[in-house]
Amino acid sequence: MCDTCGCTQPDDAVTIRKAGEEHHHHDHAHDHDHAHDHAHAHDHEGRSIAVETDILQKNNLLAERNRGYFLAKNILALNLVSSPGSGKTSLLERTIRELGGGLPVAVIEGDQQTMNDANRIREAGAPVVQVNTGNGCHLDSDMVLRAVRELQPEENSVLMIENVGNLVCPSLFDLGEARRVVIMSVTEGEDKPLKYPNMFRSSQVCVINKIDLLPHLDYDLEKAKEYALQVNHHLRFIEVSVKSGEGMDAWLTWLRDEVAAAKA
Ligand SMILES: Nc1nc2c(ncn2[C@@H]2O[C@H](COP(=O)(O)OP(=O)(O)OP(=O)(O)O)[C@@H](O)[C@H]2O)c(=O)[nH]1
Ligand SMILES: [Mg+2]
Repeated sequence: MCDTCGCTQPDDAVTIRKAGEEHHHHDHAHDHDHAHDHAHAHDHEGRSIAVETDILQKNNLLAERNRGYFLAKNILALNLVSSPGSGKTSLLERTIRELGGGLPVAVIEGDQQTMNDANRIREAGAPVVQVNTGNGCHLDSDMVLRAVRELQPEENSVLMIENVGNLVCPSLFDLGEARRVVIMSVTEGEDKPLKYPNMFRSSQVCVINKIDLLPHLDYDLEKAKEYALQVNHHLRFIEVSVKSGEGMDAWLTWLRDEVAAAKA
């Protein structure tokens, strides 16, 4: 997996910063560990699977630490995953605006480069930290831990973690979230769940976005859901158009229900 796609890189290539702050800092605390991983990755043939397992195990341990922290502070953490451009940031912007502060929301933005998404979220009115992963194609639980330290989300709030747009690698990395939400836009074709089953299998909710475009496309909504259910028959669907606002009430109801359930 990531050993081949090149995203297991030293942490000093990752930057974490708040929107609106010019400075950014590198956290070198974990350089040694990753240097160690790389040594093994290039040690001799046949080691790569062991290294992957090691990286994923380390990630899972830290994810549990994050989960404990979120539980203790009553923070509902959601991991938003999708291919690039399905509308994750748009959904967050509209969610923040429609909630209007009624439910505190903080955001961690993951992208390889730029502060664009963090700036959009800040404009929408929520505290936000941007993680730039450099060559990395996913967030991991250590990046989330470091971003949370910077963000300091308040107790009894929702933490939205927008992952790097990618339907493959993010599926392998538990961030300590309570729920994983996969966003699929109707412009992507119906068969994405079959082509990228891990992402749909590891998610609990599937938001189908851009339904305002359905009249212009051949997209078969029922077929898309059928394919998604083939890989995960527990998956729940919420159809929305972030642009027109259709379906936003169902999404916000789901979100409020999750907050209530987490409290209970
Ligand atoms: N027609 C239509 N366009 C939408 C909708 N939601 C988002 N878009 C558009 O889709 C494009 C991508 O939206 P983003 O919110 O940036 O997508 P993203 O998933 O955050 O993208 P990355 O962070 O790059 O992965 C933008 O041009 C949005 O305006 C929708 O419901 N309908
Ligand atoms: Mg985005």
